Amino acid sequence: MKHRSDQPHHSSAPKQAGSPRLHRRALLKGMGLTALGSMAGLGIGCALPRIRREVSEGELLINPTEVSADNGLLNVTIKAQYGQYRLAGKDVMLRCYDGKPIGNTLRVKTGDTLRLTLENHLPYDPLQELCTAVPTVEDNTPKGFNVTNMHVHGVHVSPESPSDNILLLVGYKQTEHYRYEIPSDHPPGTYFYHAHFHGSVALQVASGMAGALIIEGPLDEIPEIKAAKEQVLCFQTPRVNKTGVCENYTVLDQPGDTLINGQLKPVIRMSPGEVQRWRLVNASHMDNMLFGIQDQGFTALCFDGNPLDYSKIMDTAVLIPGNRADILVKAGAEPRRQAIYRDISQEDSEDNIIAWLEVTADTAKDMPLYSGALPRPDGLDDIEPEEVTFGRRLEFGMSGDPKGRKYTVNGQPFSCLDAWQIPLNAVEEWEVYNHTSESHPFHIHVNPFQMISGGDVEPGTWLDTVNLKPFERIRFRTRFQDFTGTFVFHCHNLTHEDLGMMQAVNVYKP
Ligand SMILES: [Cu+2]
Repeated sequence: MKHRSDQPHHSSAPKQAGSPRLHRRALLKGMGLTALGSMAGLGIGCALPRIRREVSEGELLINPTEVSADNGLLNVTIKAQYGQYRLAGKDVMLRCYDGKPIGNTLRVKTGDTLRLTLENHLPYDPLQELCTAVPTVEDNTPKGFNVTNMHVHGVHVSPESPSDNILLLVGYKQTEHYRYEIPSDHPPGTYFYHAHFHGSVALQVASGMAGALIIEGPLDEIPEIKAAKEQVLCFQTPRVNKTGVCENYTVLDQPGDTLINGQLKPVIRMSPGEVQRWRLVNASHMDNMLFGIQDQGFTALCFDGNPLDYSKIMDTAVLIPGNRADILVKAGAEPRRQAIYRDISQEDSEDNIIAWLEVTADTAKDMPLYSGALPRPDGLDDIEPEEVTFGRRLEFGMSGDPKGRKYTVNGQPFSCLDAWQIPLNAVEEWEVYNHTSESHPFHIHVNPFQMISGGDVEPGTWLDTVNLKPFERIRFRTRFQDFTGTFVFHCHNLTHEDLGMMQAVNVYKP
């Protein structure tokens, strides 16, 4: 994410992975067809009018149901199951949490305990007889669509059971009791949780097995921020076949709509002069976004849950899969409707609109928009070169036959057997090179990193997910602090992850 207010929208915005798709969508639009029409089977003209009528565009944005911690504890049970509902005007049957297109929003404070019980109500999957965890001999093919587990994305907690262990397998009728102790100095902001069984991550997350996780802290006590009404916007790109199901990875690669909390082009209503806090989550399995609002800037507070040193006025926010942003939006003085784009560099494309901001004719509020310093959590002090104990160079790449290609880290697809060993309290500088012609969102569990260069990000920004453009080289520094255990870094284009672009690291006590 980068401060781009000094740049015109149309000039140098980075080309996103979705650009060819958008181009195709623009062509479809020129032919009088919508992308939804294309999903339902292009060329079957008779199907289009019916589908278009069913599209429930223009409803008010509905925030996901929220459950909050009480007295320092949030106890929540989440059922992984099939859900049958209408999504963007289509009857679908998809894997999801609690029968809904997006999981409940979980809200805790720094220092709280989150006890999350995951029940697997999906059908029996024979894979669970073969292994009780991610297989040690890994073929890196899509599999295990009905086994699952849980990951709290971006949260600084132990990677070991009962905490954020993503090497677990939760099978048919099995229940896993997770317990996450949120540190009292945890960066307060927007996080999310999602399924993370290697082999079915993309299919399950794309289908809807994800939800927002909010951690409140000192930042939330700033009066102007506290006064702002919150809106949770989870961006998703569910993909279904003609019968409304998603049962293979071919379906996942199709172009299609970006939904927000399961809604197509919802309307966010604001009074003139009102300030709202929007919590943006890119929960898409693969689509990059360059978020922006027509004729309107916003104030960034946090990226990936990490508060900035100072609030920052921006026009656009890079949101690759796995990224979050906390922003303040102040409505204009006059009633009007403004488009919200998934890629504001393609403002001219109507298919690119994912929501509307509607400034009403209500009495003006003229709320103050916060501008100034933000409380910095302890763990986010700048990492200076002299603090670094080890440097690593790594490469995201591909190997094998183009048809049966594997996505790799340092030439090897994922294997549970070769975790890199890192001593606790190591401070490392990593240089990550993308040796492919595709974008790869780099994401690491447990510890955030501070950017030095690359990734379309201002140096110094703390993130847990950053984009690697084709053949780009990025650098960041990170502290392996507080927690020992095995966790992973991987590409957050989740189909790439399932195909091998993941590496385990084991942090040990020296
Ligand atoms: Cu990738």
